[in-house]
Amino acid sequence: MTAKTEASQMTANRNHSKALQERAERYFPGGVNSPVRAFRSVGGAPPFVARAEGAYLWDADGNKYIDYVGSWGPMILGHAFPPVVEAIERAARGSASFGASTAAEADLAEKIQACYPAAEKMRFVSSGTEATMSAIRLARACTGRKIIVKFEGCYHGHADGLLVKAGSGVATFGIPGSAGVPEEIAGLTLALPYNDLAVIEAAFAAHKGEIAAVILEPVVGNAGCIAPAAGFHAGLRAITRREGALLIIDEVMTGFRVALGGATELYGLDPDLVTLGKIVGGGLPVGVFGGRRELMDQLAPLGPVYQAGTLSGNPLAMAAGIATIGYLQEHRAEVYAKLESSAKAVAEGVLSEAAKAGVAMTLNRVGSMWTWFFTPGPVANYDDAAKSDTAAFGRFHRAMLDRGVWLPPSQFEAMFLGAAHGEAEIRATVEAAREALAR
Ligand code: KE4
Repeated sequence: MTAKTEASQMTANRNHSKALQERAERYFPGGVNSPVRAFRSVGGAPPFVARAEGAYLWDADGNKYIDYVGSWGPMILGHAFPPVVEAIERAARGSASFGASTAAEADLAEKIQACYPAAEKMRFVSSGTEATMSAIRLARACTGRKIIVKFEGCYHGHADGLLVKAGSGVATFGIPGSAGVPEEIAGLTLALPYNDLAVIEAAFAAHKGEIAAVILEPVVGNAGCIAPAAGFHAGLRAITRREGALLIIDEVMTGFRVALGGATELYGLDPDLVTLGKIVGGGLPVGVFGGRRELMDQLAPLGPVYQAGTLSGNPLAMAAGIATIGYLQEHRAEVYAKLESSAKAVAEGVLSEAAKAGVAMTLNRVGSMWTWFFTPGPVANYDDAAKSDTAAFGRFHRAMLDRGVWLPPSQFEAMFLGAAHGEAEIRATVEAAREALAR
């Protein structure tokens, strides 16, 4: 069968997923436990995943896909990576959770600190949202100030004060902020354009002595991928230090992704606090916030800042994180070289197909995270990204899915690949794009 007839055959074969979606809608709003999974911004019914291995997903109807979501980042070594699976199985035999301290927490902390020296002390939580929410509370306590600065298009999880012109799901739905967030809370957050130091200077001048912290994605992933402009990080660090505000680098997505030490290593950043998630848990729920000792020691039980979590430092999640970060540390050169060459080949291969097809496409890529924006570009901030033709992206997404390539279901997300993606997957992806982009 040609790819097209095979594709149409695939579309017909998603009936079981459709039935599962109908059942799921009886229990969950939109049938999902996280909005972007509903495929609302790309259209079509979301396939239900039955299992995954290496670079591949299989849906409930047995259709096979090359995966470029990777659980939104965590699966950097590929799905069901044997050392990670075995570590989880071994830990599970000793029970899943105790609500007490275990050696595994410090075992993982040692690995994290080797990659992130800025995390002189840290605390585990169960999601990126918890990590950023806790880091902000700590920053407000340590500075005695209330205002937080974030950047439009950056998403830091769904804590009330951060759903102010956030990116990711909110941007995808075009909702500025979120219902249910009181204006008293949103009013304590300034959402500024990314890559614009002049606006940041103006914000600090307007709120002299009132800004507790600036939080940012060091490489934006939640407006689609947007790289920091030259001098942006250095300028932001200088302003925050001069103004006595803390700099919180949110590496939930970029951590261990763009380098073993994340964007902090890649750009030589100097955060006061750093947040991590996704890869650090190897696919299990782990968030981390860490930073300078004198800041972190303000947390209970040592200090006055309360923060807690039943499953913080969960033994199974620690085991998955230790196996994942341990493998990345041991095979650093080989893994990151492969991630770079594979991501470059597939990202530029599809861009080249778009050019041949006369489709306006802008590629933004940092290491093995990237976005194909359906716009002539450039894309240097959220406003630029918002000019993208989201309908064209939706058509591309559906056409690629029907050809066995699973892209993130939103123009305003980053794509990821893992160490299991190889030449065969890259060739198949570029070929699928050639067909999907043909007029
Ligand atoms: P979680 O609470 O979803 O674990 O992490 C929130 C978060 C914090 N910071 C950054 C930079 C993030 O990218 C995220 C979560 N990312 C989205 C994907 N863009 C999660 C996917 C989803 O919402 O379903």
